[in-house]
Amino acid sequence: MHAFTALVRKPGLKFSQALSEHPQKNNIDLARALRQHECYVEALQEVGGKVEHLPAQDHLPDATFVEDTAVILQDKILLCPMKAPSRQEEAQSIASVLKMHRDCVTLDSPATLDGGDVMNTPDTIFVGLSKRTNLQAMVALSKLTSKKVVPVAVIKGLHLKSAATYLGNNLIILDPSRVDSSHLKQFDWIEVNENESYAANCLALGNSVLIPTGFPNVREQIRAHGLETLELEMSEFEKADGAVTCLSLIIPQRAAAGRESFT
Ligand code: CIR
Repeated sequence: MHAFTALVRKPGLKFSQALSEHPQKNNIDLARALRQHECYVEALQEVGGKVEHLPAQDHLPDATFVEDTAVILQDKILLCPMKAPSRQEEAQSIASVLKMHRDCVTLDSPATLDGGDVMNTPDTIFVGLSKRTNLQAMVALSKLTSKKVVPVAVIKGLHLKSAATYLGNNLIILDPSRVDSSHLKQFDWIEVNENESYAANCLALGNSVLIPTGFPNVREQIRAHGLETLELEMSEFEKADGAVTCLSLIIPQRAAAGRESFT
């Protein structure tokens, strides 16, 4: 029995045209991205996941970043009304697959939401107010869940989870210079500095944490909390402003009643 299903989509032919503010955005190497994606899939399998491959969408440059298309709630899935015009087709293209896992709902305009702005924890869902996600979305999301929903201002970078991710057991990893951390004080923190900011996006799956390579100090801090780490080359996704969580949608198995994804 797999602990979770991970939906993934390999980068399509137009991946090098992904939206990005990264200085290296014009040097995206698709062949390398595809190899890095394969390693990502292997890591998901290694930590007990069942991987479901969505068909590549060659005309949608950002479609590999499936996390942004939906939010997995306990009893339903929210299809995200994404703000970026070039990404709006992505949620529709994944909807038929998601409907096989849970009932799906969406939000009405003017709400805009990217899944990368939603950090789910056992009692509270934190919603980044960012370039992509607005207060209307946060309010609408709060009506779909019994959990507390709390806004967090994103000061720098694309999404909330570009700067903060939940690792389980009341632990978060974050770069406090990039988000308003005043609502995150109840957690234990692994704090990364500005040079290590990219490593604040990690994907915790049970006792294992997928992290980008190149951050030995962060890796050791995560291990000091009793967690195992798997390091992944992420260079081509980083150039497209994407990170580890962005490449999958994690759906816990239904059999594990009450279990949730905390990505
Ligand atoms: C974008 O700008 O939408 C993509 N190039 C990157 C999305 C990264 N997704 C994420 O952080 N969840």
